[in-house]
Amino acid sequence: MFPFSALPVLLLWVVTASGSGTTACEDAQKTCSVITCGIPVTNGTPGRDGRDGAKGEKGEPGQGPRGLQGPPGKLGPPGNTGVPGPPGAKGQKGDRGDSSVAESKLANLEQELRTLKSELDHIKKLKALCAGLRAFVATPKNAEENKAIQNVANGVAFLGITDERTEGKFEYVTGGRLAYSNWKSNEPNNHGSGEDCVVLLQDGLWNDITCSSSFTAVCEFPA
Ligand code: MFB
Ligand code: CA
Repeated sequence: MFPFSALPVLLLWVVTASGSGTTACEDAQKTCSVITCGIPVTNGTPGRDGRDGAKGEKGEPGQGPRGLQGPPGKLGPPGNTGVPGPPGAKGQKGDRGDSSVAESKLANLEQELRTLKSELDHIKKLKALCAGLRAFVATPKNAEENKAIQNVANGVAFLGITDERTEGKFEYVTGGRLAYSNWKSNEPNNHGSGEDCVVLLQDGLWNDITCSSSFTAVCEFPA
């Protein structure tokens, strides 16, 4: 009896040795899948498909009729902004604007101009009045001079002081900024449509008034 573990090898040997022995070979094939006996066998079952081969070279264009046009492609990305177009046609003439506001403002400005001109003329007349006497409109530079002018005027009188050039900045009509003032309380207030001249009141206090007002003027002669 052969040892069982040697059977497959032995079997191989046995079959090979008796090569022409068909029965033994057929029996052997039933139990052994790797033996070729040199006798005709039927084809085995087809093997599995192999893996795809490498991509082939591009073929020559086909000979048959050209294929139908395919469907439109996907929408492409937006194009760049185009260059500005030519200027448009001139628009129609606009409606006539509401000129009432502009007309009202113009009227106010014209009135203010007339007032300023009048005040300037008055200052010029005052200056001319004293200039004709080789003097200038009195301007107190201290309390003592203020008192002296008050006694001469004996009532309300113009002083040679104005803020005609820059509103709120009172100067001597002969030039230069004020060195002394004696304003009444709450004055100067540029009351109403504007007050650019200054009067010495009965009590010696000052008030700004419109230059077109009518008051006496005190001329001061150089010392
Ligand atoms: C105002 C004065 C103004 C006029 C007005 C009649 O004072 O600032 O210059 O004299 O009175 C309330
Ligand atoms: Ca005033």
